[in-house]
Amino acid sequence: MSKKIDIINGPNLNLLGKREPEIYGNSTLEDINKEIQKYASQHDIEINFFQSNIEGEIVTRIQECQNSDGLIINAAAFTHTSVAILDALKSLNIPKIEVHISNIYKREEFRHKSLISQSVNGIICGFGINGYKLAIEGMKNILNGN
Ligand code: CA2
Repeated sequence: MSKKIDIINGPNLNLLGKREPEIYGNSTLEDINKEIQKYASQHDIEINFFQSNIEGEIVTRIQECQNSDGLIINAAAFTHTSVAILDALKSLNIPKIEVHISNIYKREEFRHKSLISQSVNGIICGFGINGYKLAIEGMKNILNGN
């Protein structure tokens, strides 16, 4: 049976491909989602995409993932600030992977601390937009018990 994975992207990631290409690349979020969709269908995985600039909407979406098989989340700037997102992730009882497009440890010091990392199975960071595909690969392994 196919697996259901949710992907949540946080604030400003709707601007991907439109600004700061030197950090985040040239692909738009739509391009990235299409590529992920293609990769996922080759692996019999169904993906639900969600992006929001609003913290409370992300909390609500996380709460709605209870019946999903796994969650991949790039909480963007909320990674470094949001206890609300941490609490929502902690109470979600499915495998979770945190993704960052950039290597947050090579950037400003305030990005070195992720409040949400303690609630996830693993973290992928610094691999550009390929990080999302790596996360799906990692999630497949978790779901298959590898
Ligand atoms: O590297 C990542 O994926 C981040 O989660 C991206 C966040 C940043 O606050 C985190 O520290 C690391 C920022 C996303 C903003 O995305 C933009 C994309 C294009 C233009 C402007 C912002």
